Amino acid sequence: MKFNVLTLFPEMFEPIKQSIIGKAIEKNIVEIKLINIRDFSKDKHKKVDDTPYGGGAGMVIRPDVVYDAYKSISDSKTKVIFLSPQGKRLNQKKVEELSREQSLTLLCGHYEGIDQRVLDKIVDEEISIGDYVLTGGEIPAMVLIDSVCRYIPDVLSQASTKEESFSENLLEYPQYTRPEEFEGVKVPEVLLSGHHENIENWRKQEAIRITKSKRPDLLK
Ligand code: 4FD
Repeated sequence: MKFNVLTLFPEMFEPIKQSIIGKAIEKNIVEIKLINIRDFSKDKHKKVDDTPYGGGAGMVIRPDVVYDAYKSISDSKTKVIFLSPQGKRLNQKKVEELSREQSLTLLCGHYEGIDQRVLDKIVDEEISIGDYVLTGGEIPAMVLIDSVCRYIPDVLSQASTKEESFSENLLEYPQYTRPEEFEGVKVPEVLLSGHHENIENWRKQEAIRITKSKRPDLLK
C-alpha cells in the first residue's frame, strides 16, 4: 500500500514511521510519501494562502498550489481522501475497504480552509475520524494510515488478524498472564485447564458479556 500525504506539516508524520508501521515500511509492504504543499508555492516567500473572497477572518489555501502538489503524485490510480469534520465517519468496515486500494492520497487541511474548487476537482472521499475539531487533518491522516495498515497482509502477525476475524463485531475477551494469583485474585480456572474447546467457549461468552455491558449498540 502506498500512502501519499499532502500537508503543510510533513514533520508531524515522524511518529508514524515507528514500531509496526516502521517495520512494514522496511519490508516494503507500506510506503508513505510526504508531499509538502509549500514546495509548490510559486511565491518568492513560499506563501500558500490568501485572504478569502467576500471578506472575513482568516486565510484560505490557494487552489493552484494544492493542485500542483497533487499533480506531482505519479501513481497511475490513487483515491484522494480529504480529512475533515464534515466527512463520513471512519469505522472498521471503511478501514477494511480502504486497505484494498493500491494507493491512497490524504489531503490534510486546516480550519482556515482550502479553496473549494480544488477540493471539488481532486477529492474522491471526505472522511472524519469523529465528531470533534482538531487544528489540522494530520492526526486524522495518521489515524487512517495506522488503522488501514493493520489490514494489509503481513503487517501484523497472522495470529492477531485471525483472532480478530473470529470475534467480529464483539469486543475482545480479557487476557491473563502470570502470576496465577495477583493481590488475592486468581486467573479464571478454565484458562489453566488446558481444555481448548472450553477455553474457546469461555472467551466467546466473555466477549459477548463485555460487549453487552460496555457497547450494547454493537449487538443491535
Ligand atoms: N474529525 C477532523 C479532521 C480535520 C480537522 C480541518 C475543515 C478543519 C477534525 C478541514 C475543517 C480540515 C476529523 C482540520 N479536525 N481539522 O476527522
